Amino acid sequence: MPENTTRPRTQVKLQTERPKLYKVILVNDDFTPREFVVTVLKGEFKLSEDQAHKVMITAHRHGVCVVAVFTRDVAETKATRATDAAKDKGYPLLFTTEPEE
Ligand code: TYC
Repeated sequence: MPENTTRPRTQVKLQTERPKLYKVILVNDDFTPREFVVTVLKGEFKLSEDQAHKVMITAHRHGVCVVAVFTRDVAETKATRATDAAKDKGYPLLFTTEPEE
């Protein structure tokens, strides 16, 4: 009997895990001017005028709208920056984040 025969081994496939994604959510309020919401969406989230207007109107009519999805860090940073930009102007505009299902 040979002592060092080669036996088949289980192949381990290394997979890079995809990072969990987080939604940035725009919340409606009664005070922030529509045009300011559009400006923030364009500036912080790089939406076009048309996209920004659609997202703003959806939040205005339904209470909330998903703006975009990012990795956790990016989502939280953008939501905070956008909310702070509004706070600086005295508006209660709020962006929140939540994990995607
Ligand atoms: N509801 C605001 C108004 O009528 C506009 C607005 C839209 C504010 C969307 C926040 O997330 C928002 N001036």
